[in-house]
Amino acid sequence: TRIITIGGAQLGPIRRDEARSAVVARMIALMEQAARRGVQMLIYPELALTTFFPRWFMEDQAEVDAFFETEMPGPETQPLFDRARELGMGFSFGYAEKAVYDGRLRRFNTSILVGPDGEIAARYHKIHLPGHSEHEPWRAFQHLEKRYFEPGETPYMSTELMGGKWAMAICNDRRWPETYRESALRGAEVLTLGYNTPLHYPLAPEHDHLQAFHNHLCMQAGAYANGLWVVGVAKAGREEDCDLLGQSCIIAPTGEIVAMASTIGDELITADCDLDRTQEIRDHIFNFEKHRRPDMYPMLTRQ
Ligand code: CDT
Repeated sequence: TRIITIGGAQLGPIRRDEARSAVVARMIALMEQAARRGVQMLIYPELALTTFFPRWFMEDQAEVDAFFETEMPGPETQPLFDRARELGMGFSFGYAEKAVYDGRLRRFNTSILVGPDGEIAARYHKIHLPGHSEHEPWRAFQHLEKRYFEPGETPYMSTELMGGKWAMAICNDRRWPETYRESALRGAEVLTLGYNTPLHYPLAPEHDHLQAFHNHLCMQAGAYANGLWVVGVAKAGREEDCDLLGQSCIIAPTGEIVAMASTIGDELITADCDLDRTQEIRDHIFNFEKHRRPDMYPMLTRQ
């Protein structure tokens, strides 16, 4: 067995005017609680440092950029890295990243994986950006990820850290089966997934009552069909008049939920995850080498 204790640090709502330092203090409080429970790797949500700002249309780029980080760690996030290093804990969280890539300033919805030494081991840019790019005033709130971010251009990856293989995905990525399959084919054993999911979906409000069901449906199916541990962590609760789904969970490679949040506030969930349990699935029902037929799925890779 290769047991690693993993924590999901669900965050409750973050106010639009809440200072980064206040959010980081909340994150550190959860980290200290996690340390007391023996957590070795702690996963925070998507865009963990701020409110979910794509819900507002902003014409002034400076106003948008106030939600972005230009350095990681920066002055406000350094205390989180320092505390994690003192505790010897790995962690992962999402943030809005503004940085130079390919010689130009670019903006991504980013997640990082940090080792217990406080060093960034991997960085992921959200691939499936949902929502729209123009102001749509008819909506109760906007979802302007397509306006404020560029889509990631680097495929899902698997990073070796703390004796395991980790992949990251972000929120809407969890609804796409390809996310799990690509990560698993690259050898990942744990997939981290932070999310901000409004309970109201303006394009199909008749599905609003299914948000919690769809959330677990896609992550449990992805875990099982690929023999992965999945750690889904919400930013939850009523954030600036928008209700966000909670139900953060840790899912075993069998598809079973082994830990789940029961509030919509700051809450820690933990599970002792045996990474060798991935083989229960991958050696048998989903033995890719033995049973998978990629030559029979040509449409999957057609552009
Ligand atoms: N953050 C994020 O990707 N949220 C989407 C909301 C639905 S699409 C507007 C999600 O897939 O949960």
